[in-house]
Order: sequence, then C-alpha cells, then structure tokens
Amino acid sequence: IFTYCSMGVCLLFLACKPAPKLSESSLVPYPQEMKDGNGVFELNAESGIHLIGSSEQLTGIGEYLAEQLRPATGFEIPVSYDGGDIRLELTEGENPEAYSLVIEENQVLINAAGEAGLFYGVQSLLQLFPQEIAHKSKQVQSWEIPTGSISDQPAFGYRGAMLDVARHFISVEDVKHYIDQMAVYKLNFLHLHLTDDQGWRIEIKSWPKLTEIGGSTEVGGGKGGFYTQEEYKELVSYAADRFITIVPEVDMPGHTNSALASYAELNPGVNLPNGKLDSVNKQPLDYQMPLRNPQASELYTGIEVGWSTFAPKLEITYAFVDSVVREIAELTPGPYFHIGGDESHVTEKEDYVYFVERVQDIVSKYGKTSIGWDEIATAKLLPGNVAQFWAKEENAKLAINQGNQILMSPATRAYLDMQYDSTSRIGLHWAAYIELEDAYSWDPSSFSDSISSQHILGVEAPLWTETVTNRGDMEYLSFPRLPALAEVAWTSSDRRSWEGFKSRIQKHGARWTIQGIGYYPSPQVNWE
Ligand code: TNX
Repeated sequence: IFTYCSMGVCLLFLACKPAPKLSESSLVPYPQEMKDGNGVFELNAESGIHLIGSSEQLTGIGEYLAEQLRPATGFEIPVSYDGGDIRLELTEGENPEAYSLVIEENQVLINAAGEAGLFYGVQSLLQLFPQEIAHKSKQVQSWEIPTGSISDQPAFGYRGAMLDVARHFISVEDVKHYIDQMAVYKLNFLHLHLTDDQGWRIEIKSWPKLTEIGGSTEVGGGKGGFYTQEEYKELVSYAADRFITIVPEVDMPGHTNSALASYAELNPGVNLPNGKLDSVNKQPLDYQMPLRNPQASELYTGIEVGWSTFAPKLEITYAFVDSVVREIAELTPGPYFHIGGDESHVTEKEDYVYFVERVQDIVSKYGKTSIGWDEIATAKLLPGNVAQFWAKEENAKLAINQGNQILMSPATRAYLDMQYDSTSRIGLHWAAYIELEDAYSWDPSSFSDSISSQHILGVEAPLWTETVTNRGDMEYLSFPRLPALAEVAWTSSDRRSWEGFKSRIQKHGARWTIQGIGYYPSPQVNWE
C-alpha cells in the first residue's frame, strides 16, 4: 500500500508493481540458460519442501533449504516426502552437478541427476528471494520470486578456494563460516594449506611434536593453533554436507621449518658424507643420529619464503612423509592430497625431483591423487596428478607435455591475498594489484597460449594469510573477489560480462551487510 500525495489530495491505492523478471535477478555465478515467465511465486505460511527420489542426502538438502528460509520468513517450511510447493527431485541425467529450476506461480521445481546439482539449484533459488531472506530474525514482508526457468551446469568440475591456515591459524568456526559462503557460490573444493615454515596445523598421532612445537606459533609470534584429527574430520563432514571436498596440503620439501623445528632428526645434521648418504641412511635410525648429530631448527614467525628444506637424501624423511600422508589420507574421503612443492629454493634440483617422485608414490600408495604447485612438473608426474599453475607457464607446459592437467590459480588474477590497490589496508602485492575487474575479467582457457580448456581441471582462489589475522581480514580480501572467481569457474566465458557481473554483485553487498560480512566496497561497483 502506497500513500500518494499531490496538491493536497491524498490517494491511497494498491501499488501495482510490474512483476520482477528472472533475467533481471542477480544470480552469481550467472547461469547457462534462463527463460522469463510473467508472474510470481510467493512463499507463504503453507509452503513446504517436497522430496522426490531415493537418496540419503535428499533430506539434508531439503533441511538445508528450509533452514535458510525459516528465520527471516518465520514460516514453518516442513520437509517431507508427502508434498509441498517446493519440489526437489532426483531424476535421470548425465551430469550430477547440472540442475534445472522451474518456477511457476503455484510451485517451484528443482530437478537434478545428482545431489550436488540439487544443492546448486537450491543455491540459485535462495539467491532469487529478496535480500532480507538473509536475516536471522523474522521480517514482515512478502517473499516473491519471478517465474521462469533456469537450466544450468558448471564450466569446470573443480571450483576451489584455498585457505592458508599455517601463516595465521584459522579457527574451525571461521573455516566453517568460509565454507558456508563458498557453498553460496557453488564452489566445490576447499584446499587447506595445513603446514608451512611458521606452523603445523594438523595433529599427526605418530609425530606428536609437530603440533606441540610446530603448531605453537604463527606469523608475528601469536599463539598459533592446530586442528585435532577430530576437528579436521568435523570440517570434512561440514564441507561434505555442502558438497565441498577438502583437499589437505602438506607443503614440502620447502616451507617445512615448523616440522624441522619439531624434530631434530628431520634435519640433515653436520657430519654427512658429502652427497653420498645412502650407505649411511640404510643403517637403523639410532646409527644415523650420532653420525649426523642433527639439531632442530628455531621456530619462525617472519614471512620470508624459500629458505627451508627437508633432507631428500635421508630415508627418515620418507618414513616421516609416509606416516603423515597415511594419517591425513585416512581422515580425508576426497580424491586429492596436495604435496606443495613450491619455492624449494634451497633444495638441490636433483634432490627436489627425487623427492617429488617418491612422495607422489607414497600419496598414490594411500589411494590419493597428488596435486602440487606448478614446480612439481619439473619431476616426472604420475598419470592423473595435477599441477597447480600459480607463476610459471613453462612449468604448466611441462605438466601438459606429460599429459597431466592444470589447476588454474594465476597469482595475477586469482590470488585473494593481493591488495586491491596501493591503499588496501592488508595484503601483499608482489604479483599484482587485483581490483574486482581484474579478478573477474579473464578466461582460464585463454590466459596462456600453452594452456587450453582440455588441459584445465578447474580454477582455485588461494587466500595466503601472511597479513590476514582474523575473520574480518578474510572477508575483506575474499569479498567480492571470491564470488568473481567462482563465476569464472562456473560460467562459460561466452555467458560472462564484466558489466553484467558488476550490476549483479552489487545486490550481494546488501546481503553481506545483513550477514555481517565485512566486504571491500570496490569503487568499481555502485553498492548504493
Ligand atoms: C607465494 S604461491 C607462495 C606462498 C606465499 C604467497 C604470498 C605459492 C605457491 N607460494 O608461500 O604465501 O606467495 O602471496
């Protein structure tokens, strides 16, 4: 009801708003196909979610949707197999990530061949509601969405984000909060950078000092922290409920000071016969130790890179890696184990190659596929292993020439720890300043002449945390760039445009404000 006043006459009339159009909604990532209807569907107190199909996960998806809708609407939104005007249906089809969403005046129907697809359909549906749906308390208003239909599927199967929980430890609660937002943008892999020079963040029962000592500090000298195996499992399952797979990373042979500070015996020591250690190392450990008299290194809280290394010639190194990979692989249902491999500037080239090849074998023995930073392609990669391109195109080329795939994380576009511009309050800028348009306006398949679409597994946006100390910092660097990169990974390049993204993402700012997410209000967008 609007009050209209003119020349002293007040008229009261029912506002006759034009129905909103589906094609004018602010979906991010932008869907592959959309058709407008000319009416609205209104969620009401009688609305409910109707599950159709047989899958244990179906109830979880229905409940997830209901939980997003209940607080702001105050409606009951029952979830059942008996009926309801929002139908979630598992059907036949090829791609488990594809979905169709059909909105009619009296019902909403989401169809997908897989549970992941249904979940993505649910995310699209949620984005169509007025932004007030994000409130945690009841709002008195109507909950209309435009009729029409969407048919959608991702361009890339791996759509990832990375959190560096080593430079600054990130609590379980903050990781879950990040996972919640990843889910909104249809990201499906969370890479956890669990170890680095400054900290070891995952409990390894057979090497307990890794966390006791190696987990005890962080950049700047704070108290650090680590995940117990139980907490890590909790993250794995929290993510899985949102169709996100955890990729654990143990970075090696460089970036390993926290382990070297925890166990003296991982350090080479001083008495090593020059370069020819094999006969020494074949002796039992208690023989080796006095021979080489190794000392634990000091804990490190600075941000230099490239100065630490495991000892690739020592057998104990591989006994250690074997235990670490075995314990983490047992807790990780996903297919990948990330072995790091970046910036091993003080490892001899031939030792580096030998190390990477042996570690790949260990990972594969425990049933996982290795991912490594692009440098690993200087070694012989096992079939199926993945090189994560961040800096050197020639390394990506080496991987492609071996028949391996590339995960695209070019530092100049995808690095969330880069500053937006020189005034950004945190962040680094060694690779570039990355404003929102830079994060958005690139195409993985044409980024480099040597990397074309059939070589690309997907896209990942890493958040390194040298300058990130809390949730607010994570949000400032990740929003709005993480959603931009999610669209780069989901939406085929012919459907994307900076102008379109710019106008759609603006609406998300209002939602983030309601949710208390402290995003960077890029001057490139009119946030209103
Ligand atoms: C380079 S990217 C690194 C990290 C740093 C990052 C900071 C990569 C594989 N290695 O160790 O945290 O730069 O931007």
